[in-house]
Amino acid sequence: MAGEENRVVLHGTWASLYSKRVELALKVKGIEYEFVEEDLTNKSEALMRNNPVHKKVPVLVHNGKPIAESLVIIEYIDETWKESPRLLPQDPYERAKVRFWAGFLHQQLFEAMASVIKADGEAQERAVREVHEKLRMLEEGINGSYPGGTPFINSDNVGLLDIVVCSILGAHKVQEEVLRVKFLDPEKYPTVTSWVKALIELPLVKEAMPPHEKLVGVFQLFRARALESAAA
Ligand SMILES: N[C@@H](CCC(=O)N[C@@H](CS)C(=O)NCC(=O)O)C(=O)O
Repeated sequence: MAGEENRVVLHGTWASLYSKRVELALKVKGIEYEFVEEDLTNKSEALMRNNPVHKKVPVLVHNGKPIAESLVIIEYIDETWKESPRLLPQDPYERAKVRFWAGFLHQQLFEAMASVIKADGEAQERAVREVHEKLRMLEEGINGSYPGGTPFINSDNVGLLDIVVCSILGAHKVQEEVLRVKFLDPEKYPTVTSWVKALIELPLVKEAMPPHEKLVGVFQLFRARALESAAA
């Protein structure tokens, strides 16, 4: 599917878990693409031109047409390359459930986890409690929505919801190490924990995820900067 008539370029950064979502989607679909590593401290002219509203990665450029926002990009990929494994279910109700839980993970769980990175002391303890509240909702919600098992365990291929789970919880060991907290507890969240474990063991995911130590370094830097600006 490569070639000038079907050129796919992904602007991202190796450490961006949002970019990882799109990389994973392209890999699951078997689409060839060119990766442009962006320097977010000195954004390229192409990134600013292709995502003038948010000026963020990831941006996918398909035959010169830019698409921004990771979840929008993944749906575009799925609708454009219809012949390869589908990332969203074809049944409208199943698709609505996937979109609902992907939105919950993207907006609520991720936001709560980001607050832990930016806080210290009591504020951090409050933020950790908020993460656990969201994890509890996810565990109960997924058990209710997928009584026979999680979406990935139930089907042959990785889909949109699995990709979002990977991007948010796939690097939980990195976050737990840097923040010295425990997010994924198999006793409290057995379904979510086994889902994440199954996903991170997949060769495709192992290959795509950045090395643990490298991500620890980036998270430490990110946390130090966030704490500095909160104190200023
Ligand atoms: N909602 C966006 C978030 C993308 C995002 O936050 N990207 C970060 C990197 S992880 C970025 O480009 N930050 C640059 C900036 O904020 O200037 C998505 O889902 O794609």
